[in-house]
Amino acid sequence: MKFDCTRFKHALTRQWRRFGLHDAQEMTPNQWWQALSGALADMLAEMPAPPSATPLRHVNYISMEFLIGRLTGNNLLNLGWYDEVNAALAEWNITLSDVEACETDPALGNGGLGRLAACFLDSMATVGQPATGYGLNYQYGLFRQHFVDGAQQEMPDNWQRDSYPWFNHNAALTVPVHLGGKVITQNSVVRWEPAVQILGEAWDLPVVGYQNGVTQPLRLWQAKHAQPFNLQRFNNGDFLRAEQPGIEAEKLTKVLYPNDHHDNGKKLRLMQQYFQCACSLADILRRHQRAGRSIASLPDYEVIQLNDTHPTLAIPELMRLLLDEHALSWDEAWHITQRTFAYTNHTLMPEALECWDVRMVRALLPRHMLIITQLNAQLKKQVEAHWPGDDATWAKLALVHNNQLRMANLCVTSGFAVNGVAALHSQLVVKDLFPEYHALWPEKFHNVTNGITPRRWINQCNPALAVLITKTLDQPWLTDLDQLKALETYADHAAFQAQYRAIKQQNKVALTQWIAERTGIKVNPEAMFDVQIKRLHEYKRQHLALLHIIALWQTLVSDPQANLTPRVVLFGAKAAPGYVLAKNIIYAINKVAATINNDPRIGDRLKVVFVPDYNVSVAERLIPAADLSEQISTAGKEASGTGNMKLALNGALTIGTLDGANVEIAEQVGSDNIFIFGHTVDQVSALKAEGYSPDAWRKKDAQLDRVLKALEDGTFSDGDVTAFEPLLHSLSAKGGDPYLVLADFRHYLNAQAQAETLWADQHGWTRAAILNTARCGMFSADRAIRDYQQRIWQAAR
Ligand code: DL6
Repeated sequence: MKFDCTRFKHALTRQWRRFGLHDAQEMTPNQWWQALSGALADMLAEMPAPPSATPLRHVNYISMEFLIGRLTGNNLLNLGWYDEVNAALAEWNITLSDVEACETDPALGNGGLGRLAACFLDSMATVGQPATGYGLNYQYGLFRQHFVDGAQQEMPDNWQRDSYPWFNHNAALTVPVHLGGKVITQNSVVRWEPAVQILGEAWDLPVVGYQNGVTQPLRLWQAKHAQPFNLQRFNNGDFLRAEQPGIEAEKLTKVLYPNDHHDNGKKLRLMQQYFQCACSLADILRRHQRAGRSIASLPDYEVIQLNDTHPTLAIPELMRLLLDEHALSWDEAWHITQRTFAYTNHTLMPEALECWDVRMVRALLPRHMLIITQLNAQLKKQVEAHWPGDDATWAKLALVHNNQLRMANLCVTSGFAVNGVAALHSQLVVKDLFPEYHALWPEKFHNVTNGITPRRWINQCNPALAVLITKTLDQPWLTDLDQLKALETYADHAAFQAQYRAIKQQNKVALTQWIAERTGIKVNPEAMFDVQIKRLHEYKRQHLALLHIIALWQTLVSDPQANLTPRVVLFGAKAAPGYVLAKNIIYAINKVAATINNDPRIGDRLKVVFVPDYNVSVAERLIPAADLSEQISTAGKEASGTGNMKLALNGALTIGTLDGANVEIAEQVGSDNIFIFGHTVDQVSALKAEGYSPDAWRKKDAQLDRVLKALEDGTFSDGDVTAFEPLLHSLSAKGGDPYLVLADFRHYLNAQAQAETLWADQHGWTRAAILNTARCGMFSADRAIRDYQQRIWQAAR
C-alpha cells in the first residue's frame, strides 16, 4: 500500500481543524498524537477492502482481553509508512518518536492471555487469515500501579476510551442484549421473556497486516442504554434517578475484571461475559446471513475460537438463537454448534478454572440455563454408555455439579477442538485435566504452542537489531521468522558479534536513562540486566528470585572481595488487588531493593529495580535491554509463557525450569545456550507424594536459612518482624511452600552461578545470545496461526 502524502496532509488538516486550531504549530504534543492517529484511522477506513472470496473459514476470536499496546507506531510500521510519515512531520519540526511518547497504552488486558490475543490478531491479518477479534471496550483498564513505601497502590486507569483516536464507532452495528426475566413454555414452545434490554455498541480498532493491504477489525462492545436519560424524572427534580438507567447499563463495560470477591462483582463479571457473547454472536450471524448463506452452513464459513472459558456463554447463546430465533430442532442446533466452537485452555490451576453459581446464572439467563440443563442430560447419557454406573466419573464430567456450572466442561463437550498452549501443557491438559474427555473424544485434543508477533516484538521494540538482521540476511524474515536460522553462521563472527553487542549495550543505556527518570535509581549499564516481567503470582515465583538477591547481598556484605557479576535485577508485575500474598511479595522486593540500593558497601555491584506500572510499552523498553530472562515457575504450573519467547528472540539467555514453553525454547536454542534448573513435573509430583517439608530443605541449607532469617528479623523492614508475614508463612511448614521455592533454591543458585561463569566470557555469552535470536523462529505467532489453521480452523470438517 503506497503512502499518499497529499491525502495524509489533508486528513491531518481535518484533524487539527476539529480542535478549532488554525495552524498545526498550535497543537500540543498530545494533540499531535490525537491528530496523527485520527488522520491515519480515517485513511484506513477509506481504503478499499481486499477481495473477500477466500476458501478459509472466518475466525471469530472472542476474548475478554486484548492487550494491544500502543497502536500508532505499530500500525505505521505494518503499513510501511513510518519513514514517510516521519519525513512529512519534519515539515512542522515534529518527530514521530516524540508524538509516540504521548500515546496512551490501552489497558484492555491483564497479562499473557490478552497479549497473546493481540499477537494473534496481528498474525491473522499478516498471514491472510480472515478474522474478527471480539472483546469489550472497558472504560477503566486493570489499574495504574504506584508504590507507596514499597507497597502497591492501585489507581483507576482511565485510558481515554472516550477520545481514543483509533476508534471507529460503527453505529450501524449496535445490537440489543437481554437479561433476566423468565422462561415461558406454551404448547411445547419455549419463550424467554427478559426483564432488561441493553444496547451493545461496536467500537472498532483496525488490525493492520504486515505490508499486505489487509486491515481487519478488533470489535469492542460497549454497553449503553436505549434511553439513558429519563426526562420525566429530571423534570420532576429527581436529577440523580434521571440518569439511573444509563448508569446501570454502562457499568457493564466500565471496568476490566471487577473485583470478584463479593457477589455483586461476580454478577457483574458474568453479565460482562454474556454481554460480550451475545453481541458477538449477533454480529457473526448477521454477517453470515447478509452473505446470503443458510443458517445450517454456519460452520462451513465461521469458526468461533474461545480464548479460555470466559466467553463460554457463546455456546448456549448460539443454541438459543438457533432454537428460538431460527426454529431449528435440538439436533440440528446441536450439530451446528458442535462444529462451530473451538476452545483454548490457558491454565491448569484449579482455582482459575471458572465455575458459576447456577442460581446466579439462572437469574440472569433463565433460557440459557435451561439449555445447559438439557446439554447436561445429553452428556450424562454418553458418559453412562461409556462408564455404566460410574458415579465418580460422572461427578467429574458433569456440566453442572454441586450447584456449580463448570465452564471448561461445557467448552470441551460443545466444541470440535480443545488445545493447550505449549507441548508440555497440552500433554498435562490430557493427562491431568481432561483424561476422561480425552478417552471419549481423543480427536478433539491438540497442541498449538503459543507465539509472538515479530513485528512488535523485534521490529518495533528493537529497531536497531531489526536493521542488523535485515542487513545480514538476504531474505525477508519478518513474515518468515525461520529465516533467522541463517544467523547461526554469524554466531562466532567477530564483526557481527561486535555489532550485536553494541545494539544490546545501546538498548541498555537507553533503559538506564529511562529508569533514572522514572524511579530516580541510577544503574550501571555495564552490569548484567536480569529481568523478570510477568503477572505477580505465587507459582511464577518472583520470591525465588528475591531469595537469590538476598543471598547475593549477604555474600557481598560478608566478603567484599567476592567475585560476583555486577547485576541489575529488574522486575515488572502487577498483583491482583485482592491477592494479599502477591502484594506482600512486591512489598518485600521493594523493601529489599531499598536496603540494597542504598547500601554504600554494595555500590554498582547489585541494584534492584521494581519498575512501576508494568504494561506493554514498558515491556518494549525492557525486553531489548535484557541479558538474562527469568522463567522460574514451578514445573507444570505455567501453561506456556510468552515473555520467555520475546526475551529469547531479543537475545536474552533464559534461566528457567522445564515448564511451559521453556521446554520448547530449550529444545530450539540448545542446552548450552540456556540455564535449566529445578525439579521437573514428575519430580514435583514425587516430592509432593512423599510429603514435602519446606523446613527440611531449610535445615539442610545454611545459606537458605540465613536468607530467610534476614526476611524474618526485620533487616529489610526497619525492624518490623511482621512486615513479610504472608510471604514467610507461605514458605513455612504451616504454609507448606506449595510451589516448592525452597526445594528449588539450591538448583537455582547453581544455575545463576553458571550464568555468571558464561557472562565472564563475553564472546561465549554473545555467541549464545545470537544463537537464541537465530533459533527462536518457531515462536513466531505466524507459525502458531498456521498451526491453528492446519490442525483446527481449516482441518477437514
Ligand atoms: O496462553 C497465554 C498465557 C500463557 O502464556 C500463560 O502461561 C498463562 O498463565 C496464561 N493464562 C491465563 C489464564 N487465565 N485465566 N483464566 O492468563 O495464558
